[in-house]
Amino acid sequence: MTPVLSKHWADPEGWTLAAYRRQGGYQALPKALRMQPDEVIATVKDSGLRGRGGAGFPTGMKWGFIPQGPGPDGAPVKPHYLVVNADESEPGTCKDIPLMLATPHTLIEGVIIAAYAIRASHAFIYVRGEVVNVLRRLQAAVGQAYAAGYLGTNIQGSGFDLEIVVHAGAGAYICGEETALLDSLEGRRGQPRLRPPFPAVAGLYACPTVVNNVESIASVPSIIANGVEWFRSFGTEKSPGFTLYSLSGHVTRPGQYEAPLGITLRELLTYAGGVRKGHTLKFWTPGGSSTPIFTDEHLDVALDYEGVSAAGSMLGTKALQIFDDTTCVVRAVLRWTEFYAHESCGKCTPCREGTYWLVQLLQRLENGQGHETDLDKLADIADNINGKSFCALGDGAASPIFSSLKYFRDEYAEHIRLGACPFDPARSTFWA
Ligand code: L3W
Ligand code: SF4
Repeated sequence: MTPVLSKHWADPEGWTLAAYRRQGGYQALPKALRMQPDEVIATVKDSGLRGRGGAGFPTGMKWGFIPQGPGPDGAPVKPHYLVVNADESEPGTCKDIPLMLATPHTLIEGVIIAAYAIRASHAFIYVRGEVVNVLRRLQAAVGQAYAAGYLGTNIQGSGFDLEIVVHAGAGAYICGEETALLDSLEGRRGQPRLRPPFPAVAGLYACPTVVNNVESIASVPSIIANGVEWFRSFGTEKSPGFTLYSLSGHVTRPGQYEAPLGITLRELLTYAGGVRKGHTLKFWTPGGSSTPIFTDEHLDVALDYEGVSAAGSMLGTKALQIFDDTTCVVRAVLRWTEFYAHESCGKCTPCREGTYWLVQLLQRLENGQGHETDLDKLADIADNINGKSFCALGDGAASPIFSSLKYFRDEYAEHIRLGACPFDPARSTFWA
């Protein structure tokens, strides 16, 4: 295990400014402020830090996209913004919320450094609206940072000014998609925008904007404080560093496990006490429900961006949902699909209509009323969503369908043959 971000999570006072300072916090900030903004960007680029929100896009490269200096025609530069995506809602993902609860100043220090690097004087933290306790804690911590002179004007005598706004979302999963988040932040209904232009070119209020995940930004102070070599001493060459893996479901000790990128589920399970007693692993998600499922054949896949992709899935948010041999895969996929149908924003037809029809078919199959042709129909509808929808939510909805049919087609067929769910406790346990 590699506790860096989670090192002080057990400290009940760890969220306070005093505790954060005692633990060495706010020491990276003066160091960063003594550097040129471009040097900070170069350091983050060299560290190889990749976005922790799901896509793994290089963080320093994203910062480097923000145009600096006057435009080609000498036009004045538009304001730049930093937006932190704290709208954590991907099923199984539970890392940003505990981080903000336990050590919000790690995020705030990261925000100040990132805003300095891209020369933004306003930063927004867009927090999922349902987590009122997190909102309150973050607001309290931002207040402490203002009072201590870490925010506001002329921070630490550097001449750099920064205001942070903590904004509560209203509970829509789609607002975790960066452009829907920006629309929501501007006061509109949160729906994805066409990309390009990417937010780095035209983001909040049509100005150049960096949108980063909480964990990405919270990783920055440790990189500035300890250096690129230190960060690169964890993980792999292409996926350097440590990260927070969320383990949930049928494990003995569910929770967040911080470890280098490239660790395997087999190793993580040793920390989490293994699959619950008396049962065996059946399937799991490497990065939340939007990433194709894996089975017990994938226990030794390296959990980094390259390893998971090569094995046919995505590292995503590193949300490992573990399902043991008592789980009906059709029921699990139905539950995820109901979520996507509910959260589909309705902007594009393949996702809006397709997720509805997937739910109808899966319900019929799970209830034992499916037909032989339903499995091809399922795959056909998923195929009409995947790659044909306006944003990644559609692809995410198709993932569990394709991957469950790939590994567990027999289990779907068994529902049709039996005319019931084989996992119904009232029936014989076909899979025992
Ligand atoms: C400038 C270019 N910027 C890409 C930026 C882009 C974005 C980042 C990654 O989706 C995935 C999704 C979910 N010029 C650029 C550029 N960028 N090209 O790079 O972009 P992209 O499109 O690869 O991904 P995304 O839209 O950020 C994220 C998956 O993550 N996911 C979902 C997670 C959910 C949460 C949550 O609950 N909060 O994180 C899980 O797997 O399906 O595939 O910033 O602007 N040429
Ligand atoms: Fe909205 Fe779904 Fe289309 Fe995304 S894919 S724009 S969530 S309807």
